[in-house]
Amino acid sequence: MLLRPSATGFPQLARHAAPLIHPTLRLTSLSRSVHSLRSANQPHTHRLLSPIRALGCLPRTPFAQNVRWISSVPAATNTTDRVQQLRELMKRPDYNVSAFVIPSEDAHQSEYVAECDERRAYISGFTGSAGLAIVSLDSAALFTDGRYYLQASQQLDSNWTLMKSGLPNVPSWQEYLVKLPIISTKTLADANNLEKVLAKIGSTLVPVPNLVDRIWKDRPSRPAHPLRTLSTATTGRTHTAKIEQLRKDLAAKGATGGCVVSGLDEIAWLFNMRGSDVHCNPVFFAYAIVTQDYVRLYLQKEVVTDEVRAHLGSEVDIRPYENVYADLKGLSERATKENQKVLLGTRTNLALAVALGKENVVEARSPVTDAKAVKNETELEGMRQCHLRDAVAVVNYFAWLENQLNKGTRLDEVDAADRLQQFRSEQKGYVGPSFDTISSTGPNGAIIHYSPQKATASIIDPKQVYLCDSGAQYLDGTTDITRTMHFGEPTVHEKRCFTRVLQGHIAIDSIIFPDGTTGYVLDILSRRALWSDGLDFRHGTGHGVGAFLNVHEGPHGCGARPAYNEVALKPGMTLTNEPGYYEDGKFGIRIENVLLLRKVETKHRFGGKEFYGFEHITFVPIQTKMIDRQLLSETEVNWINRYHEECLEKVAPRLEKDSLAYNWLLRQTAPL
Ligand SMILES: [Mn+2]
Repeated sequence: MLLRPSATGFPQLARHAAPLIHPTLRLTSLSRSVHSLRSANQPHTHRLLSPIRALGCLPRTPFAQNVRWISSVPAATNTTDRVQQLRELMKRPDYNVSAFVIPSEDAHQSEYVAECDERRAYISGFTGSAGLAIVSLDSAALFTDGRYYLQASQQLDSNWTLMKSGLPNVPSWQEYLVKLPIISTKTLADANNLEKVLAKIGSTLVPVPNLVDRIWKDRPSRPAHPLRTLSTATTGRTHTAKIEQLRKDLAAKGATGGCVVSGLDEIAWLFNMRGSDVHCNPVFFAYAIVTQDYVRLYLQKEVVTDEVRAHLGSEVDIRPYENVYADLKGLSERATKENQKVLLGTRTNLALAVALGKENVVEARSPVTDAKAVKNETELEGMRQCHLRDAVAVVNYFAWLENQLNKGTRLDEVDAADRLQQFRSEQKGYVGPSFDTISSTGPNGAIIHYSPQKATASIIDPKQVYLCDSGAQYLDGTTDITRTMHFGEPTVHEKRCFTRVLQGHIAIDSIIFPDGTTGYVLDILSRRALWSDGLDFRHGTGHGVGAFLNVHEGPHGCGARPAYNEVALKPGMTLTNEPGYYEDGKFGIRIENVLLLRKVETKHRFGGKEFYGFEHITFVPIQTKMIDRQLLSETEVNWINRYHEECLEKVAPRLEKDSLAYNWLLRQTAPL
């Protein structure tokens, strides 16, 4: 499963917003009226105290429950009434805004959001995972990246202009806003940056509540599903030990006043609990405040059970979810009185910063995110084990699929994805999918984040390339794998493209690098072979993967986003290796394994540095039928043969001898 685009798309978001905060702010041009500015400033600040109102956002999943993603021919939503109602609100004297920004994320900066937080999809009709909408009094623009140009052009109606981020002459959303020239934004860092630009044109930012919520009819309620408590046998570390470490990290960063944790996966990791409030992400709605003398966890009342209380123990003070903003007042007063700073993670929402008082805040990458990214031995072993079981399911799936297609069975992309999920559900510890399966035949494979819907899914054509990107949540880890297969005869061009992608995959898998190296530096390895043929792909090479947590996990990653150059790769981290190539209207190719970072022994150690390498933990054959042997070096051929030996050694003993899957595995792992 891919993360965000690399070289293209939202460069500003990558640089500034990644570390940010949340709510929707508005900018009122001074040229309008100083009076309205002043009157707007004060009365609206308190509205930020509501986290829900304070956002502007949207989704990765569509807002209708029965619509789970993109279709091959997604219908445009008629947004005329919605956009009109929003403009009416914007014009009201108490708001008086000329432009309103609706980003994708929720108050916790989640990548995946609950339906009640899918504001950008609601207002625009565009359901892709990445994008940002701007509605002004006379225009509406939707910014998205290369993965979504096609989908957005199909889903937006005539009220909207599609802004293809990453293409030449397409302004960033900030540039677009500044020219409007009245603005709003979504995060604190955005706000800080925009304020500087706006000052030059005599404008300023003013926070307002989330106006989309006010026009959203039948908005779903916030989910509050039961929590699962995890033992140390699964997590490798008690929540008490994690909190003690966090206190040390905070002290080291000068955050003597403590910190507010708002990332849902950070909270799930810190307290060793999991939920199911967000599609595919085992998280639950919560905030936490950790200081040197107390720990407060803010939970929706429905989820607080005796089991949860017993798990958390007497040191964790459980409080109502809604109360966090009110409690920040006390934290703020103490920080002011005792001259302390409270750490807010760079991905915290802006409303939290405003509630605390910006003067009391030290903004830094969350120490919880950093600690979570480096897995302990228990978590690493869990990741290995769940990937072996996952490989059994995926091998069973491809064996079944090939057999069905050979028999001439008509299967659509959804039938296939459902069968894959069924194979996974037979595996021990299976919880659910880690993202919506991308099961795509032929041209659908070129829609990078395609995921089929039953009504519009294509029949899998054995004469075309089939791409399947899928993953699961297990109690001991999270998986993410992509394989590209052809069930007939691939063309010379398809084979050449596949082989170039494979060479990039091998280059990443094989690299040994010194301590301090970032994923930004390694990214070129996955593109070198493609570049030699004048080819490329519009997404990053890899992302961190949670341990029974979100399939996309930071702070590190591999790609051309500047943020990836800020975090060095460390032993214990996870990283996907997923180069690809996509030809619009024809096919898509991607080969993805999950890697663990490990220390390696080298002959020398230049500069006294440690050297690191990768251990792949995904063991499903890479289709040799798609390989153009002539393009490969002997080293690359050896890599493939060795990889297939590993697949056979590790997976075959888990399959019934002479079964369909066993025989498929034997055939697919035959040496090149
Ligand atoms: Mn992935």
